[in-house]
Amino acid sequence: MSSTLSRWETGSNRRAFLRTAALAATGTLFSRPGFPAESIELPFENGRRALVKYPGKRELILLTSRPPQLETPFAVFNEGILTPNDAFFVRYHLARFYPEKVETASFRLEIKGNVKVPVSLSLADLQTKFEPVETTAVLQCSGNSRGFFQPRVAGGQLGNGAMGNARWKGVRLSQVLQACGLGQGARQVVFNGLDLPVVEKTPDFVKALDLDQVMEGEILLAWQMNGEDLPVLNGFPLRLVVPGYYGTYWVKHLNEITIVNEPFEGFWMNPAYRIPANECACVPPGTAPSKTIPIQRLNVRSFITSPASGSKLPRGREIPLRGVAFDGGYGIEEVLLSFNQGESWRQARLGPDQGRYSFREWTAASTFVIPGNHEIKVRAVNRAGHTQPMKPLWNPAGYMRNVVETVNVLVS
Ligand SMILES: Nc1nc2c(c(=O)[nH]1)N[C@H]1C(S)=C(S)[C@@H](COP(=O)(O)O)O[C@H]1N2
Ligand SMILES: [Mo]
Repeated sequence: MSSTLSRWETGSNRRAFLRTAALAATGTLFSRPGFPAESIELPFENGRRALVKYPGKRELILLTSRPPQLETPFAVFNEGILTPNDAFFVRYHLARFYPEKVETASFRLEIKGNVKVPVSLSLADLQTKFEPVETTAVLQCSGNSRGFFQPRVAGGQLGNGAMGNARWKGVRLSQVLQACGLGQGARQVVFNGLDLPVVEKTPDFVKALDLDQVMEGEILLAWQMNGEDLPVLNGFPLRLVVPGYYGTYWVKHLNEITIVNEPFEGFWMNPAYRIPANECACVPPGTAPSKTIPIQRLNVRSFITSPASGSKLPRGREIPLRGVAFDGGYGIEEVLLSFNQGESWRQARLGPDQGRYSFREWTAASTFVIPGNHEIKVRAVNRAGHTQPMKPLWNPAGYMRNVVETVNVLVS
């Protein structure tokens, strides 16, 4: 086994070893067919999913086991504004992935390419030589909610649980790069992590961002999430945090940064993770875009987390309503609710502002007087005036879904 994991150091770091042991144990469990028995139904065709428990995680929705792709059960988003580490979703592209033996003491982040001095930084270097900063930010997969697309599109058929909000702690990538000194003509920053493909011809998961964006200073090299070490499955010991940008850029197990002078065009930048090059990032359903660009910032979304869809509610009693809204960094201006198919809207109350990249909580109350089925719709507006469409926008990869969400309740 260790020969297939040549890039991972073996070592005696106790905590790393314990993580290793736990992961190995689960690996065998999940290769056994017929396990487990518990399941959940996502509200679209072929939406039945197993609930499984991975190391450091509570029961999550299993999309694939090789590589691990786990979705957060939607009810978790009603627990609070931060998504607990053990409930945070997991997404990998490559199945030869487990950082089974990351020894924190020998872990190094290499910075090379067009820099004055190539450097090799330990975790201790990062933690002591630069100023630590914390940011609360939403990590959302480009394909979150893909399972709802009509017509259906290829790719992981996700419900709404491929997102989460956490408090990330790390150092500014811009500071670290400044310390290295950038060479003339540097244009992009390329990121690679420890995970590898199973077969040689699968391209390694490598992503790139423009240097200008990196130097704005919001991107972090992070080792903590919600006050704890990153869970193994969320990128231990170090990951990129790119506030406001889709999850694809948030490279996990980050160990290699390369400064380049030309736009990097590896498989995961082109043709993967591209959207139609137009205002809505959409095309008529079933058609292909003529021009594409790399996916970028999150568009604005909002959800009702309570009541859950399908709830039975008592008539004539005040019902508390609650949910979250977020966008790619403008911040949420208002959240609106409709009880009449979008004919009229009323404002929800916004919870405390945790920063423009965080989930923003909203609350409201409503008394339903008429028995029967009711639809509650939610729509957010950000500070740039962007809002959500009443009809879903479509693109071939099933990215960036942000239609106005509806919860159905039965009043009696
Ligand atoms: N090393 C590595 N980093 C990665 C990926 C990956 O496959 N390998 N997937 C990316 C994608 S598409 C997403 S949505 C996020 C998911 O982060 P999470 O698993 O911590 O939720 O990780 C990103 N970083
Ligand atoms: Mo993703």
